[in-house]
Amino acid sequence: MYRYSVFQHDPPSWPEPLLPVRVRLVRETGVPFNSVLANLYRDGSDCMGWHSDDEPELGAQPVIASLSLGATRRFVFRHRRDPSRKVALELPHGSLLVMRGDTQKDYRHALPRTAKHVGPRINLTFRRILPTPSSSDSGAFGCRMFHDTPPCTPPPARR
Ligand SMILES: O=C(O)CCC(=O)C(=O)O
Ligand SMILES: [Mn+2]
Repeated sequence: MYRYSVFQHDPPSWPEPLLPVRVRLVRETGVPFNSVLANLYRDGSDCMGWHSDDEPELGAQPVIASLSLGATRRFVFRHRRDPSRKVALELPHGSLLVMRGDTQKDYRHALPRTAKHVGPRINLTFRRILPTPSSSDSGAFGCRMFHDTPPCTPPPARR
């Protein structure tokens, strides 16, 4: 069970088209991903603010596999203690960004708004939520649409 946006609900099961994607990512990374979040960016005004994917249930050094579909968007990292350390990447259709090690501990990341005319983009971030005695390991699918969130805010905390 996790809280997402203003709703608390049982996570829906995995959409069928994502199952082979998960199988391939597990094979290629060796990480048994059990959760995915889908973000839809309708155009360049939809964006995501600075954050780290460092929720406790992801563990100390989470591996996050981020698959981009649709419009190319710029993705930026900034070091938490030394903001002059920045990295910017263009994430085209079909690209896979794998964040691992201390990336979430040391860096924040964001997907800035752009004035360019860009089409829709879907981003899928595959994560591994560590099993606890009270949660099953059946996996979760979450979905974020930006029309009901303030612009460029970090993603809402999951519980
Ligand atoms: O859309 C992206 O590339 C980033 C998404 C992201 O950082 C997240 O869902 O935590
Ligand atoms: Mn993130």
